[in-house]
Amino acid sequence: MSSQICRSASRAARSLLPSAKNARFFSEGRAIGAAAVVSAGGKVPLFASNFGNSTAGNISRSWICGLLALPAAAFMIQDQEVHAAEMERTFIAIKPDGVQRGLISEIVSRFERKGFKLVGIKILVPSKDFAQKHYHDLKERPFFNGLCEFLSSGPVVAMVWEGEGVIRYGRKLIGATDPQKSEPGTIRGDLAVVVGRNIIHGSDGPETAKDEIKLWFKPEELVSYTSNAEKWIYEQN
Ligand code: DAT
Ligand code: MG
Repeated sequence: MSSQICRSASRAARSLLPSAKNARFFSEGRAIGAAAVVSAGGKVPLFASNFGNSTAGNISRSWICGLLALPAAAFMIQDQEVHAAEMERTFIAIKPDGVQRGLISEIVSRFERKGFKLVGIKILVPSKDFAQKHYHDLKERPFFNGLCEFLSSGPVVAMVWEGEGVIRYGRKLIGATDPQKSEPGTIRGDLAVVVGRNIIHGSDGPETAKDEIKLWFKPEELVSYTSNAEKWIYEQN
């Protein structure tokens, strides 16, 4: 047991030394950091419960290893926070036409395959009042009432996606507002025909993203996690 702990502690300690290669994202380090947190939360208390069975040598080795692991864990948690702060979030909704046409998985998969991370998702029928709040900046437009009627006419899949540049690039994946003008290869370009049934909504900037996420989701409905794929998506050479 103690040699196992030593091994995981020295792995954590090794991860304290970032190479130039992973200096930016520490993707591997973050995964190890998470392991170190588990080790701090799970294995370290085991040191105490195993004291009775251990030899004096094992105990001191365990403690040395534990002491090595803790700063590593603290360092990695700090790095995780820095990294999390760099990551943008955007609000994406599949409107009732997209849901009714069976396009949920198609749309989710385009964001997922790009490398963005889903951190919140739910299906709901918004009230008209809620739709008016969501589209408040368009209240002077002639189509405002019809738009809000439509958004509240059926199920909407509300999502929050996270990733570097996800607000701007999410709009690229979606395509121009009018599907007649959306490029082929975009969601609206490939899957929609008219502006009133353009199947998807995406925040158009950092401020709207923040406001829309707050309108549609409670903080506890969003999940922060490290995806296993991140080191393959973000690491630089
Ligand atoms: P986007 O959804 O690309 O952010 P927007 O915010 O300008 O576009 O408009 C919100 C929605 O309103 C849009 O997705 C579809 C509808 N809409 C926009 N322009 C319209 C128009 N000229 N006629 C009818 N509906 C329109
Ligand atoms: Mg808009």
